Amino acid sequence: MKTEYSVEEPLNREPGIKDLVSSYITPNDDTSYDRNHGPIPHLKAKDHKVKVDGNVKNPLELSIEDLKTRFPQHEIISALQCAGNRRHVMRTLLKEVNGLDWFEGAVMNCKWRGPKLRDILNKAGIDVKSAKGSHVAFACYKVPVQGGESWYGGSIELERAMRDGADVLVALEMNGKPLPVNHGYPVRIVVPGVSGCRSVKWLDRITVQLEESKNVYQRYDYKILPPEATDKEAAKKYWDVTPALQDMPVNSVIAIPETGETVKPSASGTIEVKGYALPHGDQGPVVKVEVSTDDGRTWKKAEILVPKEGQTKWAWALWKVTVPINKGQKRQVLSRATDRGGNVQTDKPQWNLRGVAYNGFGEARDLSVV
Ligand SMILES: Nc1nc2c(c(=O)[nH]1)N[C@H]1C(S)=C(S)[C@@H](COP(=O)(O)O)O[C@H]1N2
Ligand SMILES: [Mo]
Repeated sequence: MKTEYSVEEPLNREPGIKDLVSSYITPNDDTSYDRNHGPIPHLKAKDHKVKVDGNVKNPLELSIEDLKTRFPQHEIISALQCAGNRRHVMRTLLKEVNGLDWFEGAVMNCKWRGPKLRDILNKAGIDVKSAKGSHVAFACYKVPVQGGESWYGGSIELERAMRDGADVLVALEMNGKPLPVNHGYPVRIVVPGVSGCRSVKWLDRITVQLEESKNVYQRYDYKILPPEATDKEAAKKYWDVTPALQDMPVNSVIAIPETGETVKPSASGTIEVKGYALPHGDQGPVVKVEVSTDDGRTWKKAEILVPKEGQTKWAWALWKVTVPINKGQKRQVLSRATDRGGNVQTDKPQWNLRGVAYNGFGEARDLSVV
């Protein structure tokens, strides 16, 4: 199916979870989720320029051709995940939250290619006394966003942008093809391990600055507010003092079976369980996934499927396991992931008003086992 991308209203959609986990590399079609705060601009690569300015010695204006030919090209496999992924689970299990009702498909695992942000910043020459507290801001001024702001933007720590191996890309390609229009053609940022909101699409400005992006999505959204921020009014005093979300937490999701399904175990009383798992920030790859069919009393280790592309620290892990399950109604299967850094998924994380970064155990609830 082909989605029509000339939309006035922001396009926000996710694939079915079974489709999503059917391939290690998420294809450039409807299997990859869409998250937009405004309409999707249709840009011409030959006219497009990315300005590099702010605290730099030599401001640059780069065409797509420049980005392709004047810098080494780098390719990574990285998951890109919306901070709101699994929000539905948080609102169902913990308490109502504000935000789009994402299920568990607001993530894609793709091959991204383009120059490294670091090489571009080195060419421009960073001009700050200390990287501490400084940020690199990304912006798209092409289309207004909801709520009246005329641009979309976000920023990451300058230190992260320059860190060896952080792999922040100014991506021109997704899975060996030019970026699709909906995913940011002709150029987007990809910040591996970080909430998708910083991976600005239709990028036209990179600014080295002494403070965070002033964009509303950096300052007044995409933060894990403390539980005392119980509603919009109460949240007001917390926005300025709560750090912007960057690293996403270790996570796992069960795709097969899905909540509410009727499942029929094999003659020996087992079912096959499959899903995906994600590491915390740059602490990947995921090294272990365990599954429980007795509400967390005992766990069985799942097999992590080794992709032909090789596992990378930024990628998701697909996994499967055969587990015994008792017959009955309202049965549940749980999953928990551990990454290379030793981060383990917890049972239930703390509630937050915007329902971001939910990483409670993966779960398939309300199963009828017949
Ligand atoms: N210009 C622009 N970039 C953007 C956004 C946007 O609305 N406008 N949404 C962000 C958010 S919140 C996410 S999760 C990712 C989604 O990327 P995708 O639509 O390619 O899946 O893009 C980010 N970059
Ligand atoms: Mo997002």
